[in-house]
Amino acid sequence: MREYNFDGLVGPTHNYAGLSVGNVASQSHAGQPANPRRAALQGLGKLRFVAGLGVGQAVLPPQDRPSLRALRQLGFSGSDEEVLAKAGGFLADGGAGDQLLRLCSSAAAMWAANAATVAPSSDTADGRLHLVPANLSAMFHRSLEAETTTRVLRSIFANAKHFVVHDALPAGGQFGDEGAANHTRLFTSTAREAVHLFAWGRRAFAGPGSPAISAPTMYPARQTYESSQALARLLAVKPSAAIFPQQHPLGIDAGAFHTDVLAVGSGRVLLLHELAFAEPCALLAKLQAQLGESFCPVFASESELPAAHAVAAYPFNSQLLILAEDNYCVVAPEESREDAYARRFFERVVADPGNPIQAVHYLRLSDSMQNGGGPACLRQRISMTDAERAAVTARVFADDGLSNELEAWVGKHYRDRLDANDLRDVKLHREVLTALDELTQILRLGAVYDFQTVT
Ligand code: SUG
Repeated sequence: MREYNFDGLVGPTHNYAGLSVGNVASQSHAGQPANPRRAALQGLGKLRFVAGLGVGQAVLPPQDRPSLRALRQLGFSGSDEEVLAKAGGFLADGGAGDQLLRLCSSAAAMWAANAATVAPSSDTADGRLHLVPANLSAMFHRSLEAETTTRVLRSIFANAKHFVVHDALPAGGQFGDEGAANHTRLFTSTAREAVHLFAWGRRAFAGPGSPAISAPTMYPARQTYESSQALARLLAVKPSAAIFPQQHPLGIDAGAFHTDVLAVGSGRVLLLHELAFAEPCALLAKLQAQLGESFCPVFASESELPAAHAVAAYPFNSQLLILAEDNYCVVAPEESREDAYARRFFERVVADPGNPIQAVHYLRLSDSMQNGGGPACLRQRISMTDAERAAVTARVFADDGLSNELEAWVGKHYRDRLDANDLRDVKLHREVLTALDELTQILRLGAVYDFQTVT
């Protein structure tokens, strides 16, 4: 079994629209001009770096934005030009301005951790690799992703002998699902089975057993307990292997809108902040009991690393990569080097012989970070056997040839400056369709976009 990091390619409409309440970076960069080309190249730079460490790398494509389909569903009619012009100049009673256009133009599918939740074939009842696309129903702009994500995953993981791509959970407030951003798989060489943490922020249905610590008060909890339970059922992991920890409400209120803002785990290591989970001591005791002595939690207290710094510098939104049983490394955002608390935390972790983390590599991903997406948001981890990998016919696994081609493709099609006014420009829309059509040929994906499939 080998882990492949499927990185979301940054889309050509990457922009700062301030769409995500509870995501501090998204809110604070709203309205700034963006540089989609640099953002996409930074992402590909990360892909090259991680592949250079010997870790499996693959890519997921961006989505077609602005979504003309969504705008038409919202009642804007006419030619593409007319739909964009109307949505871009739309003034509702409260003065919504071009808000609908901005909502339908986000490149947020780049944060591939939110694309789906995945269980490898070793952990599932039928011995196949299961994927559940995330409905992302908590945020309108992200809820538009599920349909195309499902098509893309069904194109890549098409072989039914090895793979099952489920439908996303039905939408609605009770079943908000944010994908692998709230999911962690841990395993040790001595444990009977891998353990899956399905974290959640609130309960949809009150009732007996509701925890004493209830829900955040300032910011939305995007994932429900009920969604996490449904994921465990769909992924067909054994009940004994599934744990359902609650995200700490104070963590969410500090800006940890997903679990992966304050925790990251892989193999036998779990890095976590004091405010990641509601009851960290009970959780760690349970994990130790299930995973055995070699399980290695690395805990940051609020006094060592205040949550405000963890949210600003994203040290937990790092990739934790297993190079060997005793050689793990961290790929962290440059902001974590610049922040004294986060840097000192990592220095302490690397110096401590009690854990297998040997190095921290800092990468600059500022354009993604400014919308609240660090290295961990940008990838979906999928562990596969050689036979499973061989069953994927799409050209998504990264090698130098594909990386070179993707960089050239970005250079050819992406703008280096984009602001809200550009979203109305039908030329931008056409550039995006041309670019994505070419990309599906490069990646051999077949028809996955509305403009390729809807007549
Ligand atoms: O859903 N930002 C994304 C960031 C997702 C990060 N992913 C993980 N933590 N796994 C979100 O809030 C901002 C878009 C804007 O404001 O333009 C945005 O959607």
